[in-house]
Amino acid sequence: MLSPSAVPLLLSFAAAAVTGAAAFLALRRFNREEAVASLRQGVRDAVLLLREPPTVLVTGFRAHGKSSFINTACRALAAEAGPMLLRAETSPPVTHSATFDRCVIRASVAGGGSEDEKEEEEATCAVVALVDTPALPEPGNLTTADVEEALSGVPLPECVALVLRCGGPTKDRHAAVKKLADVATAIRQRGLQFVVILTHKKRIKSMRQAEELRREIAFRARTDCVYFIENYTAGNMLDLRRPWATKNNLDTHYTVLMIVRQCVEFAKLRRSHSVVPATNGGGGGGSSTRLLHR
Ligand SMILES: Nc1nc2c(ncn2[C@@H]2O[C@H](COP(=O)(O)OP(=O)(O)OP(=O)(O)O)[C@@H](O)[C@H]2O)c(=O)[nH]1
Ligand SMILES: [Mg+2]
Repeated sequence: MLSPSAVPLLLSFAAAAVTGAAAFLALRRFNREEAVASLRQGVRDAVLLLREPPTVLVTGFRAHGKSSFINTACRALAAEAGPMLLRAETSPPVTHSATFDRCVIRASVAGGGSEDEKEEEEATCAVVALVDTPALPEPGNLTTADVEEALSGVPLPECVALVLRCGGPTKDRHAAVKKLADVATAIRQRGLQFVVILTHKKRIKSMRQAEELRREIAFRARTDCVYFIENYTAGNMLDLRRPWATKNNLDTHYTVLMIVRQCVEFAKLRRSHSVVPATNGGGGGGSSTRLLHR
């Protein structure tokens, strides 16, 4: 039986433990915020080294999260908080692509945050051009010509972000993943590098499932640049207590900045190559009418 004199002591221990845990969590959050800010500064420095903004084409199947990814990237790059600003139009899955036309969204990259850096930021504007595109045809109907058409047009991409949804019906996902090798080949044939972005990360139930999917995608697309992300979406804003504010998620921020950092590197690499492949589907010699493997 606990003596009454021991109760205040126990309460003090409990209070100390809670304060310690809170301090630890605050420190951990502070460190992660620092990591995000420093990654953003890294993206900004890399973009400023390129004279023209790097151009990243965002492509993929219908309603897999292309436009949402662009909105997420804009928020993280600009270091925005509070209301979610939508630069690219998104909509719940419908029978046709919600994005009708190719559209270039110029995402500004904010700096680290100190007063000196803010002044410098105003003087030098770092921008990444993100190209939102209408959806590729459904995997069963996709041809090389469709992929080449998506990759052509103005402005010419310097790197491709291939967006694929993790969640959704298993059959649809399998069909999309199976087509990945062909899409990746068509992108490479144009001399472009790419990253694969797996959206709806929260649908993945375990680390094991994530690893299996990552390995399959890496194998089919022959790339290590595979990222899982949970986009910021309009759905996240429907919190009735705070209708217009979206809470930033450090994991989402970190991932999207990593993706953009990688894309900037790919753009830089492409510019450093003196011979740019022809825009008429050259480079790999693939016929634009050849059907992709079904
Ligand atoms: N939970 C969750 N929902 C997402 C995510 N990404 C996109 N969505 C939702 O998926 C739906 C389609 O997203 P969009 O960004 O419009 O997809 P899209 O690929 O641009 O679609 P189209 O332009 O129609 O081809 C919307 O309802 C989004 O809110 C994500 O990572 N997680
Ligand atoms: Mg769209």
